[in-house]
Amino acid sequence: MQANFLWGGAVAAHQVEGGRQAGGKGLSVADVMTAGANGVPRRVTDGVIPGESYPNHEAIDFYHHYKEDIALMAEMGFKSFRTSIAWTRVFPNGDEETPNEEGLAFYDDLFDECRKHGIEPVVTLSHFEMPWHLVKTYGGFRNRECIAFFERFAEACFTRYKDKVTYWMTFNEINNQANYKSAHHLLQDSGILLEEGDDCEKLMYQAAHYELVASARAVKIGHAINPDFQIGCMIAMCPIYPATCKPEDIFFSSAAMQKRYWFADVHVRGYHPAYMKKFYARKGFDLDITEEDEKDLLAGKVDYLGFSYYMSFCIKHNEPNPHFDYDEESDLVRNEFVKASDWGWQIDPVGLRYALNWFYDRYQLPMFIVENGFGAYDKLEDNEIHDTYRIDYLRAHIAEMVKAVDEDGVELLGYTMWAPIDIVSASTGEMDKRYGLIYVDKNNAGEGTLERKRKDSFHWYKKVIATNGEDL
Ligand code: BGP
Repeated sequence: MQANFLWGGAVAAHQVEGGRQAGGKGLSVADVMTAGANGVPRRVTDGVIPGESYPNHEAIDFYHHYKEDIALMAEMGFKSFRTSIAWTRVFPNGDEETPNEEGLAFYDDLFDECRKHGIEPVVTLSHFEMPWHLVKTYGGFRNRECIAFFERFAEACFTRYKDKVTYWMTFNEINNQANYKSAHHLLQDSGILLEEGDDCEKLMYQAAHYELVASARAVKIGHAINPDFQIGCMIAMCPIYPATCKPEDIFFSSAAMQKRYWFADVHVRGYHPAYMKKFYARKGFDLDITEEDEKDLLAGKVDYLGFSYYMSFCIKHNEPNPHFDYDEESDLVRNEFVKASDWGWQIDPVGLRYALNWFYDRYQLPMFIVENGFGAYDKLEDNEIHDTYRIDYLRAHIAEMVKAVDEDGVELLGYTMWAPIDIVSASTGEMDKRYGLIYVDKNNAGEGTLERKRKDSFHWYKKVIATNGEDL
C-alpha cells in the first residue's frame, strides 16, 4: 500500500450528530423516521409527532462530543474522516437564498478539529438527509427545481470550506434506488414520498437523472471554486453473481449489474449509456432529459469513484423474463458459499477484490472505499467488548483490498471503514446494530449515558494503520 494511503472511518451527519434543532437546523428526511428494530420497519411520519421515537434527534450527540470523538480517531492514527454536511444545518428548509451562518460555523469547527490532528476530512454533500420542506413542498427530486437548490447548497459548502476540504462526494449511494420498489430507498436517495398512481420505476429513473445533473453541476461549480478539489461519486457496490453457470444466469447477472451501476457510468463518463437509452425506449419512459442536461453531465464528470461495500448478491434467471429485467425484490437468491450477518447481509471479502477490479476495468479511475463494516450485537463483558467477529470481518476485507492494490494494481486513494463509532443504523434506526470500534452507551430505547469506550477492534485497527495494512 502506498505511504499516503488514507486510512480512516466514515459516518453520516444524521446518524451521529443529534442536535436536531441546534444552531437553527431544519427538519430533514432522517428526522421524521421512527426507530425500527426486531423486524418492525422504520416509519415515516408527517413531521415530528409527539410521543413517537426518532433515534436521529439525539443520535450519539456528536454535535457536542465531536472533539472527544475526533481525538479517539486520532488515537487510532486516522488519516481521514468521512462525514456529511447536514443540508438542513446550512439551508434549514432547502429553498432559502442565503445559508445559515451557525450551521456553516459548526462544520468550520469540525474540519479544523480534524486538521488539528492531521486528519483529512472527506465530505459527502447529501447523505440521506434532504430537507423535509423540499420533500413536502416540491416533491423532492421528482421535481427539476431541486437541482438548483442542491447547486446552491453545494456552492455554499465549496466556497466556505475551500481551504479545509479537498475530498468531496455528491450523493451517497445514489444507486440504492435501483431497488425502485423500496419506498425507503426512494425517500433516502431522492426525497420522494410515493403517491397513489405513481409509476415508481419511471419516477426513480427521472429522479436519478435530476440528481445526476445536480451532481454534475456541483462538480463543475466545485472545480471553478478550487481546481484542486477531488470530487467523487458514491455508489453502493454489491456485486451480483450468477447463481449457476447456466448462460441465462450469467447474462442476467451482467444485465443486473448494468441496472445497478449505470449511475456510475453517468457520473464517470458523462452520459447515459446506450443500454439504458434502449431500456427507456422499450419501457416507453419519455424522460425529461434536455440538451442542456447532456452538456452538464459531460462537463461535470467525477474525479474519483467512491463506493461502499458490505456484501454481495446472487441472481437466478426465472422464466418468463425475456428482457432480463432486474427486480431486486424477486430475483436475488441466497449464496450457499458465504455466511450472512444477523441482518442477512452476505459476508464476502473476495467480493471486495472483485468489486475493485470490476470498477477499475470499467473506468480506470482512482477509487476510494468509503464504507465497509460489520453491524453486530455487542455484549459488554466486565465492561469490555471483545468484538472478534468485527475484527474478523474487517481483517478479511482489508486483506482482499491489499491484494487488489498490491497484486492487481487498482488505484485506491483510501479506506474509511463504517463506522468508527456506534451510530444509528440508516435502514433500521437501531442503536444496537453496532459497527463501531468505539462503543457508545446507548440502546434502542434511547437509554444510556453516551459514554464512549474502546472495543478490542479499536486496538486492532490502530495496529493495522500503524503498519500500513501489513499487520492484520
Ligand atoms: C449504507 C449507508 C450508511 C449506513 C450503512 C450501514 O447504506 O450509506 O448510511 O448506515 O449502509 O447500513 P445500516 O446502518 O442500515 O446497517
